Amino acid sequence: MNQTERRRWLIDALLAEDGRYAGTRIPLTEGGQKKLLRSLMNVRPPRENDPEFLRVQDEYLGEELARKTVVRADDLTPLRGSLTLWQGDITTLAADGIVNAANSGMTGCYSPCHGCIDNCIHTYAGVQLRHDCAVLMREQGHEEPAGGAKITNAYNLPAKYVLHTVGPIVGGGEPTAQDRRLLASCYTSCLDLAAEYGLGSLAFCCISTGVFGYPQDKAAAVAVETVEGWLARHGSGMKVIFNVFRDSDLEIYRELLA
Ligand code: AR6
Repeated sequence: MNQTERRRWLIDALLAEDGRYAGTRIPLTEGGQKKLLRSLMNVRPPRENDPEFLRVQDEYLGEELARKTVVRADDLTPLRGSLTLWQGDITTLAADGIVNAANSGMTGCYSPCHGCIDNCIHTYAGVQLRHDCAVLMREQGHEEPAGGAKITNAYNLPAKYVLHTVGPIVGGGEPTAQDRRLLASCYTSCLDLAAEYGLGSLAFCCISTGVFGYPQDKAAAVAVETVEGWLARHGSGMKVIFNVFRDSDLEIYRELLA
Protein backbone atom coordinates (compact mmCIF):
# COMPACT_ATOMS: atom_id res chain seq x y z
CA MET A 1 0.00 0.00 0.00
CA ASN A 2 1.18 3.54 -0.63
CA GLN A 3 0.46 6.33 1.89
CA THR A 4 -2.83 7.35 0.23
CA GLU A 5 -4.02 3.76 0.22
CA ARG A 6 -3.07 3.33 3.88
CA ARG A 7 -4.99 6.48 4.82
CA ARG A 8 -8.09 5.29 2.95
CA TRP A 9 -7.75 1.82 4.48
CA LEU A 10 -7.60 3.28 8.01
CA ILE A 11 -10.56 5.59 7.39
CA ASP A 12 -12.62 2.69 6.03
CA ALA A 13 -11.65 0.50 9.00
CA LEU A 14 -12.60 3.17 11.55
CA LEU A 15 -15.88 4.03 9.79
CA ALA A 16 -16.81 0.34 9.77
CA GLU A 17 -16.44 0.20 13.57
CA ASP A 18 -19.52 2.31 14.26
CA GLY A 19 -22.90 2.01 12.54
CA ARG A 20 -23.55 5.73 13.07
CA TYR A 21 -20.89 6.48 10.47
CA ALA A 22 -22.89 4.77 7.69
CA GLY A 23 -23.10 7.05 4.67
CA THR A 24 -20.15 9.25 5.73
CA ARG A 25 -18.66 10.87 2.64
CA ILE A 26 -14.91 10.61 2.42
CA PRO A 27 -13.27 13.85 1.26
CA LEU A 28 -11.38 13.70 -2.01
CA THR A 29 -8.49 15.89 -0.93
CA GLU A 30 -5.48 14.70 1.07
CA GLY A 31 -6.08 17.47 3.64
CA GLY A 32 -9.74 16.52 4.06
CA GLN A 33 -8.89 12.86 4.47
CA LYS A 34 -6.19 13.60 7.04
CA LYS A 35 -8.68 15.65 9.05
CA LEU A 36 -11.28 12.89 8.90
CA LEU A 37 -8.75 10.23 9.95
CA ARG A 38 -7.51 12.32 12.87
CA SER A 39 -11.10 13.05 13.95
CA LEU A 40 -12.03 9.37 13.84
CA MET A 41 -8.96 8.50 15.92
CA ASN A 42 -9.72 11.30 18.40
CA VAL A 43 -13.31 10.21 19.12
CA ARG A 44 -12.60 6.47 19.16
CA PRO A 45 -13.03 4.83 22.56
CA PRO A 46 -10.05 2.87 23.92
CA ARG A 47 -10.10 -0.75 22.84
CA GLU A 48 -7.99 -3.82 22.12
CA ASN A 49 -6.63 -3.28 18.65
CA ASP A 50 -6.62 -5.65 15.74
CA PRO A 51 -3.00 -6.47 14.71
CA GLU A 52 -3.77 -5.74 11.04
CA PHE A 53 -5.13 -2.30 11.95
CA LEU A 54 -2.01 -1.58 14.02
CA ARG A 55 0.29 -2.72 11.22
CA VAL A 56 -1.29 -0.35 8.69
CA GLN A 57 -1.57 2.49 11.21
CA ASP A 58 2.08 2.14 12.28
CA GLU A 59 3.24 2.14 8.65
CA TYR A 60 1.09 5.20 7.99
CA LEU A 61 2.28 7.16 11.05
CA GLY A 62 5.87 6.10 10.41
CA GLU A 63 5.69 7.52 6.90
CA GLU A 64 4.04 10.75 8.16
CA LEU A 65 6.89 11.14 10.66
CA ALA A 66 9.50 10.48 7.98
CA ARG A 67 8.13 13.52 6.11
CA LYS A 68 8.70 15.78 9.13
CA THR A 69 11.93 17.13 10.56
CA VAL A 70 12.71 15.29 13.78
CA VAL A 71 14.91 17.08 16.31
CA ARG A 72 17.12 15.02 18.59
CA ALA A 73 17.27 16.10 22.24
CA ASP A 74 20.97 15.17 22.23
CA ASP A 75 21.62 17.82 19.57
CA LEU A 76 20.11 20.68 21.61
CA THR A 77 22.54 22.92 23.46
CA PRO A 78 21.63 23.66 27.10
CA LEU A 79 21.33 27.29 28.18
CA ARG A 80 22.03 26.87 31.87
CA GLY A 81 23.33 23.68 33.52
CA SER A 82 21.35 20.96 31.78
CA LEU A 83 18.33 23.23 31.21
CA THR A 84 17.47 23.55 27.55
CA LEU A 85 14.92 25.57 25.62
CA TRP A 86 13.33 24.40 22.39
CA GLN A 87 10.41 25.73 20.39
CA GLY A 88 8.44 23.29 18.30
CA ASP A 89 5.91 20.50 18.09
CA ILE A 90 6.72 18.01 20.85
CA THR A 91 5.62 15.12 18.60
CA THR A 92 8.72 15.78 16.46
CA LEU A 93 11.21 15.65 19.34
CA ALA A 94 13.34 12.55 19.87
CA ALA A 95 13.85 12.73 23.64
CA ASP A 96 13.82 9.85 26.12
CA GLY A 97 10.61 11.28 27.59
CA ILE A 98 8.08 13.93 26.58
CA VAL A 99 5.48 15.31 28.95
CA ASN A 100 1.83 15.42 27.96
CA ALA A 101 -0.59 17.91 29.56
CA ALA A 102 -3.46 15.50 30.14
CA ASN A 103 -6.93 15.71 31.69
CA SER A 104 -8.19 13.76 34.70
CA GLY A 105 -9.65 11.03 32.47
CA MET A 106 -6.08 10.42 31.24
CA THR A 107 -7.05 8.74 27.96
CA GLY A 108 -6.47 11.71 25.68
CA CYS A 109 -8.57 14.44 24.12
CA TYR A 110 -11.77 13.27 22.43
CA SER A 111 -12.56 16.56 20.68
CA PRO A 112 -11.96 16.06 16.92
CA CYS A 113 -8.77 17.83 15.73
CA HIS A 114 -8.60 19.97 18.87
CA GLY A 115 -5.42 22.06 19.10
CA CYS A 116 -4.27 20.86 22.53
CA ILE A 117 -1.06 18.93 23.04
CA ASP A 118 -2.97 15.90 24.38
CA ASN A 119 -4.79 15.62 21.06
CA CYS A 120 -1.58 15.96 19.08
CA ILE A 121 0.37 13.41 21.13
CA HIS A 122 -2.40 10.78 21.02
CA THR A 123 -2.96 11.31 17.29
CA TYR A 124 0.66 10.79 16.27
CA ALA A 125 1.49 8.11 18.85
CA GLY A 126 -1.39 6.02 17.54
CA VAL A 127 -4.37 4.28 19.08
CA GLN A 128 -2.18 2.06 21.29
CA LEU A 129 -1.54 5.03 23.55
CA ARG A 130 -5.20 5.47 24.48
CA HIS A 131 -5.51 1.75 25.13
CA ASP A 132 -2.49 1.76 27.46
CA CYS A 133 -3.79 4.81 29.31
CA ALA A 134 -7.20 3.19 29.71
CA VAL A 135 -5.58 0.06 31.19
CA LEU A 136 -3.64 2.20 33.68
CA MET A 137 -6.79 4.11 34.60
CA ARG A 138 -8.83 0.93 35.03
CA GLU A 139 -6.17 -0.41 37.37
CA GLN A 140 -6.16 2.86 39.30
CA GLY A 141 -9.94 2.87 39.60
CA HIS A 142 -10.35 6.63 39.94
CA GLU A 143 -9.65 9.82 38.03
CA GLU A 144 -6.10 11.11 37.90
CA PRO A 145 -5.58 13.88 40.45
CA ALA A 146 -3.68 17.02 39.43
CA GLY A 147 0.04 16.94 40.22
CA GLY A 148 0.75 13.24 39.64
CA ALA A 149 2.31 11.50 36.66
CA LYS A 150 2.03 8.28 34.71
CA ILE A 151 4.32 6.83 32.07
CA THR A 152 3.59 4.92 28.89
CA ASN A 153 5.35 3.85 25.74
CA ALA A 154 5.38 6.50 23.00
CA TYR A 155 4.62 4.11 20.11
CA ASN A 156 4.90 5.99 16.79
CA LEU A 157 6.40 9.15 18.25
CA PRO A 158 10.17 9.69 18.03
CA ALA A 159 10.34 9.86 21.86
CA LYS A 160 10.74 6.67 23.90
CA TYR A 161 8.16 7.42 26.59
CA VAL A 162 5.25 9.76 27.22
CA LEU A 163 4.77 11.04 30.77
CA HIS A 164 1.19 12.11 31.37
CA THR A 165 0.44 14.72 34.00
CA VAL A 166 -2.68 16.71 34.86
CA GLY A 167 -2.08 20.34 35.76
CA PRO A 168 -4.30 22.59 37.87
CA ILE A 169 -7.26 24.33 36.20
CA VAL A 170 -6.85 28.04 36.75
CA GLY A 171 -9.01 29.65 34.10
CA GLY A 172 -6.92 32.76 33.51
CA GLY A 173 -7.17 34.34 36.99
CA GLU A 174 -4.56 34.64 39.72
CA PRO A 175 -3.24 31.15 40.62
CA THR A 176 -3.76 30.21 44.27
CA ALA A 177 -1.02 28.77 46.49
CA GLN A 178 -2.63 25.38 45.91
CA ASP A 179 -2.49 25.84 42.09
CA ARG A 180 1.18 26.66 42.42
CA ARG A 181 1.83 23.59 44.58
CA LEU A 182 -0.03 21.35 42.14
CA LEU A 183 1.82 22.73 39.14
CA ALA A 184 5.18 22.27 40.89
CA SER A 185 4.09 18.74 41.77
CA CYS A 186 3.46 17.99 38.04
CA TYR A 187 7.12 18.79 37.40
CA THR A 188 8.53 16.84 40.35
CA SER A 189 6.26 13.82 39.72
CA CYS A 190 7.46 13.66 36.10
CA LEU A 191 11.10 14.07 37.12
CA ASP A 192 10.77 11.34 39.79
CA LEU A 193 9.25 8.98 37.24
CA ALA A 194 11.85 9.87 34.60
CA ALA A 195 14.64 9.16 37.10
CA GLU A 196 13.00 5.86 38.05
CA TYR A 197 13.00 4.84 34.38
CA GLY A 198 16.57 6.06 33.87
CA LEU A 199 15.69 8.68 31.27
CA GLY A 200 18.56 10.87 30.17
CA SER A 201 16.41 13.59 28.62
CA LEU A 202 12.93 14.86 29.39
CA ALA A 203 10.93 17.53 27.53
CA PHE A 204 8.25 19.45 29.41
CA CYS A 205 5.48 21.28 27.58
CA CYS A 206 4.01 24.39 29.21
CA ILE A 207 1.66 22.42 31.47
CA SER A 208 -1.71 24.04 32.29
CA THR A 209 -1.07 27.20 30.27
CA GLY A 210 -3.42 26.44 27.39
CA VAL A 211 -6.97 25.19 27.96
CA PHE A 212 -6.40 25.17 31.75
CA GLY A 213 -5.53 28.88 31.75
CA TYR A 214 -2.55 29.15 34.12
CA PRO A 215 -0.91 32.50 33.28
CA GLN A 216 2.12 31.71 31.12
CA ASP A 217 4.72 33.81 32.93
CA LYS A 218 3.72 32.53 36.36
CA ALA A 219 3.68 28.92 35.17
CA ALA A 220 7.11 29.29 33.59
CA ALA A 221 8.56 30.68 36.82
CA VAL A 222 7.21 27.66 38.74
CA ALA A 223 8.52 25.31 36.05
CA VAL A 224 12.09 26.63 36.03
CA GLU A 225 12.39 27.00 39.79
CA THR A 226 10.97 23.54 40.45
CA VAL A 227 13.08 21.75 37.86
CA GLU A 228 16.27 23.51 38.91
CA GLY A 229 15.59 22.69 42.57
CA TRP A 230 14.89 19.04 41.76
CA LEU A 231 18.06 18.64 39.66
CA ALA A 232 20.18 20.23 42.38
CA ARG A 233 18.63 18.10 45.15
CA HIS A 234 19.16 14.91 43.16
CA GLY A 235 22.58 15.85 41.78
CA SER A 236 21.09 14.86 38.45
CA GLY A 237 22.50 15.55 35.00
CA MET A 238 19.20 14.77 33.27
CA LYS A 239 18.79 17.01 30.25
CA VAL A 240 15.55 18.90 30.82
CA ILE A 241 14.06 20.61 27.81
CA PHE A 242 11.46 23.33 28.23
CA ASN A 243 9.43 22.82 25.09
CA VAL A 244 7.59 25.96 24.10
CA PHE A 245 5.10 26.20 21.30
CA ARG A 246 4.06 29.84 21.29
CA ASP A 247 6.42 32.77 20.65
CA SER A 248 5.20 34.40 23.87
CA ASP A 249 6.43 31.38 25.87
CA LEU A 250 9.74 31.41 24.02
CA GLU A 251 10.30 34.98 25.20
CA ILE A 252 9.28 34.21 28.78
CA TYR A 253 11.61 31.19 29.08
CA ARG A 254 14.46 32.97 27.30
CA GLU A 255 14.39 35.63 29.99
CA LEU A 256 14.07 33.15 32.82
CA LEU A 257 16.97 31.05 31.59
CA ALA A 258 19.21 33.94 30.59
N1 AR6 B 1 3.79 20.67 20.95
C1 AR6 B 1 4.20 21.38 22.02
N2 AR6 B 1 3.39 22.20 22.73
C2 AR6 B 1 2.09 22.26 22.34
C3 AR6 B 1 1.58 21.53 21.24
C4 AR6 B 1 2.50 20.70 20.54
N3 AR6 B 1 2.12 19.98 19.50
N4 AR6 B 1 0.27 21.83 21.11
C5 AR6 B 1 -0.04 22.69 22.08
N5 AR6 B 1 1.05 22.96 22.82
P1 AR6 B 1 -2.87 22.60 26.49
P2 AR6 B 1 -3.42 22.46 29.39
C6 AR6 B 1 1.23 23.82 24.01
O1 AR6 B 1 -4.12 23.38 26.27
O2 AR6 B 1 -3.52 23.93 29.48
C7 AR6 B 1 -6.43 19.20 26.76
O3 AR6 B 1 -7.65 19.22 26.08
C8 AR6 B 1 0.26 24.96 24.19
O4 AR6 B 1 0.65 26.08 23.36
O5 AR6 B 1 -2.58 21.52 25.53
O6 AR6 B 1 -2.62 21.74 30.44
C9 AR6 B 1 -6.33 18.12 27.82
O7 AR6 B 1 -7.06 16.97 27.48
C10 AR6 B 1 0.46 25.26 25.66
O8 AR6 B 1 1.63 26.03 25.82
O9 AR6 B 1 -2.84 21.92 27.98
C11 AR6 B 1 -6.89 18.83 29.01
O10 AR6 B 1 -8.29 18.78 29.02
C12 AR6 B 1 0.72 23.88 26.27
O11 AR6 B 1 0.99 23.02 25.15
C13 AR6 B 1 -6.44 20.26 28.84
O12 AR6 B 1 -6.26 20.42 27.43
C14 AR6 B 1 -0.41 23.31 27.09
O13 AR6 B 1 -1.66 23.63 26.52
C15 AR6 B 1 -5.13 20.53 29.51
O14 AR6 B 1 -4.89 21.91 29.41
